[in-house]
Amino acid sequence: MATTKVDPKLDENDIAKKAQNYQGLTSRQLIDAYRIMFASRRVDDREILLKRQQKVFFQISGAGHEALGVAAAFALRPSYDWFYPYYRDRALCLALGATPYEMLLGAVGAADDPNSGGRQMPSHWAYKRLNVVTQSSATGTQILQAVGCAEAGRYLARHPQAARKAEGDYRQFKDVQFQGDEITYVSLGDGTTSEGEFWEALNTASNRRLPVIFCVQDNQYAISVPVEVQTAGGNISRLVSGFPNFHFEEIDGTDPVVAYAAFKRAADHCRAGDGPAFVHAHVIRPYSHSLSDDERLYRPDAERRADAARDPVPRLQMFLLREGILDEEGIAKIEQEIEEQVQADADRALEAALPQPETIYNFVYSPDLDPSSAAFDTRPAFAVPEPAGDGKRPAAAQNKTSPNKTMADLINTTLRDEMRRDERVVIFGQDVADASREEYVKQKLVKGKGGVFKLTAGLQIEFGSDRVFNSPLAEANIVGRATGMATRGLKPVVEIQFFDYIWPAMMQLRDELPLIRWRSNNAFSAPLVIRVAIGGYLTGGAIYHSQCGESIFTHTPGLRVVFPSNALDAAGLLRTAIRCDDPVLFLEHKRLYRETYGRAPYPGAEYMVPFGKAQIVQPGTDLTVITYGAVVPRALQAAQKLEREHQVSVELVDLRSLNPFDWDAIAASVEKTNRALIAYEDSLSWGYGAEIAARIADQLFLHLDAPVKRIAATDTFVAYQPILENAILPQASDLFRAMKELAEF
Ligand SMILES: Cc1ncc(C[n+]2csc(CCOP(=O)(O)OP(=O)(O)O)c2C)c(N)n1
Ligand SMILES: [Mg+2]
Repeated sequence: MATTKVDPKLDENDIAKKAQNYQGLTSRQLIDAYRIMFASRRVDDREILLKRQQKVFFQISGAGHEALGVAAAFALRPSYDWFYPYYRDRALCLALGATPYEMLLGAVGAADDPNSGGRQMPSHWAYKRLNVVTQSSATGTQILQAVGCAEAGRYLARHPQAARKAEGDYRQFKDVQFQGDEITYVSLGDGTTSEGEFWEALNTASNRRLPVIFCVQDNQYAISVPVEVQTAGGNISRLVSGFPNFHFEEIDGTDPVVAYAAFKRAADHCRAGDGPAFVHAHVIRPYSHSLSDDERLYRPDAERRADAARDPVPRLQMFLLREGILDEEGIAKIEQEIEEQVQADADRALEAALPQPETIYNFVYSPDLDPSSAAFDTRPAFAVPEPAGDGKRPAAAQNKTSPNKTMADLINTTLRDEMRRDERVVIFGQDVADASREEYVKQKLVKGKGGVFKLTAGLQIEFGSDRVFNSPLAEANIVGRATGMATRGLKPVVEIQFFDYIWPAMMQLRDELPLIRWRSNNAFSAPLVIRVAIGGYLTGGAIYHSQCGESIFTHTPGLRVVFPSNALDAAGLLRTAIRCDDPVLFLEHKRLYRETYGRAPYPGAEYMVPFGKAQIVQPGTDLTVITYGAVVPRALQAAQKLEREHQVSVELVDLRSLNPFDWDAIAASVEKTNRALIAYEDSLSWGYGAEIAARIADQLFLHLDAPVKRIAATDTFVAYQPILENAILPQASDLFRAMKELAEF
């Protein structure tokens, strides 16, 4: 906002005298507050008008919340602290430095809308220059990300050299900045406190004493649902009061002076490193929830009138008059200036260039670093000695190949290599640390765990508890925090212990992580790696330790999905995943972790496999089998038997990565063999193979001598008793039969 001219009738002495009375806010700041609050309300009103004229397409207002937003912005530092606001924070954003024009660009969905370039609804704030991070419409998803953002700030303060730029990987494109005493602000409505992620966030912020200000803007309603339905006893402050390390405030959020004082105290607590703060502010919602809602359907007139009497905009106006800070003329002058400005801004925004349809694919993935490019295609260096664990460097280079290693070994070694190479890499998840009570390991009382499958064994011991640590048992907590950290430039490589338990993180995985870049029009990004133990064939794994379901994630634009079938590919793909500039879901088949099939020597610390490049496991001429993961060794066994017994030559294609996938390899093979079978471990219907089969039918129809076939699990979950498990999951014998039938068609 433009700076304010203080009423000439006031001399500086008066202003200074009065400053004390306003909790440290000067008269000048109070006038500024009024300007911003009035502008905020006027932008809402203007958008409402434009919506009625069908010139904009959605409106949600910040009305009634203005005093709180201005107070928070005045107590905090724009472009220094970090902000995860929600849609009612228009006044906060204006007070931080966003302009009405920028907001109106968002309303019309203009190409230059700084929030999203016309991709998001208005009031979904993102201002990179102000450290206002892109947010979604999903209520509450911002809260865990804010916690991760605060953790990143603290990590970078302790590891400042991690912020250094480096060439050749994601760091080249990620500027990192941090302040030692920065604060992360996150806000939400009263209804949103019912989301589980809210509680997960408070828990972690409390436990780790993070400098986060949680601001609950309690307007008593979540659309039509009143607060007593959301919150046991009707008051969120009472429920959260037991969290340790917090500073708590419960305030009248329609009073900017009261709110400013509360945010100041909250900020002092956070900047001192004492822990998080919780500001519970009672505000009003004088307009309905949004323009799609009519609150008269569920709020009686008397209640609405009582609310209106507390409206922060007229209230501050009265206050300024009463205190003699401005007279009527001064108020009128400010209001007229703003009216004219907003009108002019709206006219200009309506003329602004609109986004072009051909831009829709921009920023689904990084425009800077292509993980399927030649830069990620390196040769293994088998003669390089393997790095020793426990902090020890390898012995002198031996000039011979190291012995064969399992997939589990090489994943562990790759993590170790990359942590040595890049201090931004942090690892967390359930049980991934050697021991959270690190003194047990230091005193050599215990050896340490390092993952239920021991994939992260020894990493905490070598790199310390700052870089490798356990999370609470909460999957959204893992992915949400990691997303916040990655937004700030760290490279979290987190673990989901079993694919079967990835679902609590689904909101973060579907609506947040893959969308950070696209929805912010490339203003923000969150490249990170989520390692997930997946799959069955375990003999007793049963329903909840055997699931696949990769197609749910390949159906989510913005997320890379890889699924190696052997140790060497796992090492190469994991290194690519870590150096990549996109979020990657790295699926590790549990049955393959220690299998004899596909072991390999250590390939060196620079070995990478590009995404989207299939491996021809064996060449053939009669039919093509397209598969990945644990079906690869089973298909190989079946193909070898078919060759032996029936002289059928099978070309076996291991996709290795599922998004992107190697269409060229599939097409080249099917054009040669004219027959295609897609084999996968997940249940048959709507699975990953369905898409591949459809594409082959669509694009290679003229090359086909037989129908495109699929073989997969039954459309059930995986049962415990091995007789049932064998019947459910595709076996080598099933693959053999399907290949034979296809060859004979
Ligand atoms: C996860 C999720 N569920 C439902 C919705 C639909 N929705 C949008 S806003 C809202 C009410 C939010 O109420 P509250 O948190 O009190 O914020 P307020 O709008 O009152 O400021 C609902 C249910 C949503 N956006 N996200
Ligand atoms: Mg509410």
